[in-house]
Amino acid sequence: MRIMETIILDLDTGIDDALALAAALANAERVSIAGISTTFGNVSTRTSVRNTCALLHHFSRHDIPVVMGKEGCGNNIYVASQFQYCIHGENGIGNVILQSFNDSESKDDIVSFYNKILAEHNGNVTLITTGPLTNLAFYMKKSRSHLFFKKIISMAGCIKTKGNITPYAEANIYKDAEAASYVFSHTDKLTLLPLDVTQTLFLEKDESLKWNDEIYRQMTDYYIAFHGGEHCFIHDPSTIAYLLHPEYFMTEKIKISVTTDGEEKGQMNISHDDSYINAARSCNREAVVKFLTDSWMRIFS
Ligand SMILES: [Ca+2]
Repeated sequence: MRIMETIILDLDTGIDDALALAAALANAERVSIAGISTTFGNVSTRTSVRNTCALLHHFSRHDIPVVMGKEGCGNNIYVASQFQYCIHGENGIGNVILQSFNDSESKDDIVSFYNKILAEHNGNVTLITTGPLTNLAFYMKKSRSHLFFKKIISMAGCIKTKGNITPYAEANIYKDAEAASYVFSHTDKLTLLPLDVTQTLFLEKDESLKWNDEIYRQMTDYYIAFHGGEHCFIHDPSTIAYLLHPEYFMTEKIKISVTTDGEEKGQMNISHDDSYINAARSCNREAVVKFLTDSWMRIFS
């Protein structure tokens, strides 16, 4: 019998986060989403709450609680840049208008939200992050619970590949380099899916054109247009592929320190001594893309 994976998603809900959510929901017989926390990056944390609740409404999944996470680094409230608007649209979901709905919003703070879910499942919970690691670092510093996530899977970083926000840094690391630095040196539960892997994974426009879900087709069209019109990267959804099919990925244990300021802010410096982060270095591209496109075809048909 296959094991049911209980997960919390930590999303900065732009278009590829929305595609990751759909991939998780499409595999409901193997994945149970216990909750979603929201962060900033593609959009502000507040917009991420709105988009996440609206998408859950779209799927009639008001049973999944959504919590508002940290709104920026320290006391600074993050505001999405013009560049982010170009990638994900002004509302983060390709300017597609979705009915807003906030019945799913939890009034908990992030620490109580995670602790409650961890206690309900006796720690048997995987955290999946597709934005900056701010909420996780905050939780690790503040929680007094003896329970912790069984696994953490994060789309973040670049190892040999050039960054996507500066030549040195991938956006999720850059936007809270201190959080990434803290997480990388305080847990051995984390598997990282860096740009080196996610930039080898493409969703072709021909594939998304087959979907019957108008909302997702329009959203994905917007994202594909930004990427040049033929296909888009599958960054965030790769986390769901790793959750259910880790055998499709080749990983290596490494130690990562993060440059936290200056021109090279967000750069990951890799060594192999005391290595405890599991980083994907390559994957079976065909198998990963097939798993995800089959998942989307199921949920969008
Ligand atoms: Ca994201």
